[in-house]
This record gives sequence, C-alpha cells and structure tokens, in this order.
Amino acid sequence: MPTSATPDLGTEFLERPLANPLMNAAGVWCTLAAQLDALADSEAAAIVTKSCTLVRRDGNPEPRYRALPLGSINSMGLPNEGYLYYLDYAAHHDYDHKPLFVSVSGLSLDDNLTIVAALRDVVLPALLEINLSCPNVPGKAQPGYDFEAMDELLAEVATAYRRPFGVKLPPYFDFAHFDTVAQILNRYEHLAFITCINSVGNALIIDTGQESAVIRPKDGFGGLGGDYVLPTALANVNAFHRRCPTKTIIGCGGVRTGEHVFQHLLAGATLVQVGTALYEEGPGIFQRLARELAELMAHKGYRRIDEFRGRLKTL
Ligand code: RRO
Repeated sequence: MPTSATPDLGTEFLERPLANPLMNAAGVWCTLAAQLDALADSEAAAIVTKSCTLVRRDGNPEPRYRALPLGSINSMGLPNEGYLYYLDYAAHHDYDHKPLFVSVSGLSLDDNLTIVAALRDVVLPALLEINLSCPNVPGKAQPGYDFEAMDELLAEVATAYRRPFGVKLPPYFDFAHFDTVAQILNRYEHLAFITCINSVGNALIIDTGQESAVIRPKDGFGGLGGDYVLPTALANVNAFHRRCPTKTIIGCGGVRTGEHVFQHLLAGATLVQVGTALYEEGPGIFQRLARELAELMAHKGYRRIDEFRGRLKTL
C-alpha cells in the first residue's frame, strides 16, 4: 500500500550496516587522495579506489575518455599512483565513517599476489576487489575472458589472502559463460562479492563528420559505459545473483537515475556503483540518486530495500 513516509535506504554489506546502497565505480573520481576524500565527504555509502598496479602508470595517451549522448567510451590504460599510494590512503581512511574497497589490477599473477600479500599484511578493514576485466592495456587480455587463467588467479589469491574478497567481472553475453564463470566463482568460499560489470570492452565510436575514431589509444577501441550498457549490466547482475546464491552482488553499469539504482537492486544487487554519470556530474550525484530512489520507493509503497531486492518478476 503506498505510503508517504520517507523510505529507509539502509542496507547491509557483508554484515556491515550502510546508510544507502550507493558507491563509485572503480576508476571514476578515485585516482588521487583528494578525489577519494571528496567521495568520503559525499552521500556515497562506500568508496572504491582506482585499480592499482605494482608501480605508478601514466596510462594511455589522450584523448582517452569521451562523453557521448548515451554514455562514454574510455581507454584510460590503468593510470594510477601504484599500490603503495592506495595502501597508504587505506591506512588513513576512517572505516567507521564508510567502508573502503581497494581495487587491484596487477599486470601479471605475480604482481597481483605481491599486492594482495601487502594488503593482507597491513591488516586493515579495507575490502579487496580484484579487477579481472580491464579492457584497455594494449597487449594484455582480460583474465575475465580466459577462464583457466581466472581460476588459477582466484585459487592463488584465495590461498594467499585468507579473508573475504571480491572480483570485478567483465560483461558476459552467453548463458554457457554465465554458467562456467559462476561454477568457478562458487569454488572459492572466501570470494564474498561479485561486481558486475566492467565496461563493455573494445567498442568503436565513430565521428561521422570527422570520419574518425574519438579516442586515441588502440585505434579508437575502448570500453563503453553509461546508458548503452544498462541492460547488459542488469542481465549480468541477475545472472550471477541466480547462480551464486551465497555471494553478494554489486551492480555497476548504466546508473544515471534513482530508477536505474532500483532496477539493479531488483535484479539482485546489494550495492550499486556509479561510473560514467559520476564522471559527468561529480560526487553531488549521490545525493540526487538517493533522493530519486527514495521517491520511487515511496511511490511504490516500499519502506525498505529488502522488500524488493532480488525480487525481479519474470513472465
Ligand atoms: O584504466 C582503464 O582503462 C580501465 C580499467 Br583498469 C577498467 O577496469 N575498466 C575500464 O573501463 N577502463
């Protein structure tokens, strides 16, 4: 029954209560300490850092990000300050205020294991998100599309880390791939959360007037985000929600309005990340999304998220 009372946006992530389900997507507004501080000061209930490598990287040549009428294309190429910078940030973060995820995207298995061991040894409440899906490093395939490599990486990380961690997956487009990946993920008890999806990799946007690609790296090939990817993101969230009932799903992809947040939650997400729209609008977006989500829930008569999370109807 519709009610005018303000809905409660509170949720829980790995047993920790959060004020709302919103956070940034790794890579957006999170490369430098000042950006992460701005997220800490925003209405986002959690924060994730830019994916880090063993050593600092400038990333790919510019232009490497382009806003589009329906989203964005990027080929940033993992520009980051190196993992020690993010460990130092994590050491000074106020975890009572909000959780901090550290995204790790080493360029090899050994690099990943070095970073993971360092994160384990500093013994912070930071949450590890292993990025299996960067589409933009020339000459490097995504582990998320090489199932054997993914399994080996997860086995090594799970053994080395011995604490709950999560993975950031690329989008999949076939039920056979959903099944295979879910089977691999379900083998690892410490794998506690799954973030779906990274950008839709290696798209090509063409400027007709210029007869040209719109970003410089990789002859214009880059990862799509924004409106273009919402249905793919929802499908992946729901596919892994169905197949991995003991894992927590974080939705990412195409979130620009409170309604999009609602759809991710309905598909089975517990937290919802914002990428392209945060890039375009800045950290003030979290207040707007929280307000729009609350308005939609009030209109539908929902008082709490757990009244509808994961309850997508099918026909
Ligand atoms: O830095 C990037 O080019 C990048 C990364 Br690591 C990623 O995971 N996803 C993306 O769209 N861009």
